[in-house]
Amino acid sequence: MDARERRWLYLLIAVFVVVNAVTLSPLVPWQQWLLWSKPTPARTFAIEVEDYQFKLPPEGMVVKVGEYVEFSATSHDVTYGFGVFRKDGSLVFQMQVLPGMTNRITWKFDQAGLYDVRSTEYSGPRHSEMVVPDAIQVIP
Ligand SMILES: [Cu+2]
Repeated sequence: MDARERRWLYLLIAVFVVVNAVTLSPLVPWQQWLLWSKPTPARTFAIEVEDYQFKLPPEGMVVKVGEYVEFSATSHDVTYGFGVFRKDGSLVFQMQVLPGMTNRITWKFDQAGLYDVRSTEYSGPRHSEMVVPDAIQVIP
């Protein structure tokens, strides 16, 4: 390995270390609770997915701004995604929903409003039907 290759190797190692240190640090807002503080959620919403349908809690999902809530999702057939979107279509967060597993994520909403749930993992021919408008209501 010549000096030029060695410089590139050191640069790539430095980029790897810096990117990982930043993305895993509490500088990223949600890493504060997903990786570091691990707060106890105020409540857990149980979600089941089967045959391209979300089975959300029948009483609805109402969340207060600033409280930690857990979404616990499982699939009974194939892999889906559980994605939460703002009304402008931008993504808040998402997780994979693997069959036979309890998939959990804790979240803290910082803006009141209505949020849509969509599948974010291609799951088959009816994947695009997997939209639940206004599935989560975040109140002040
Ligand atoms: Cu899907």
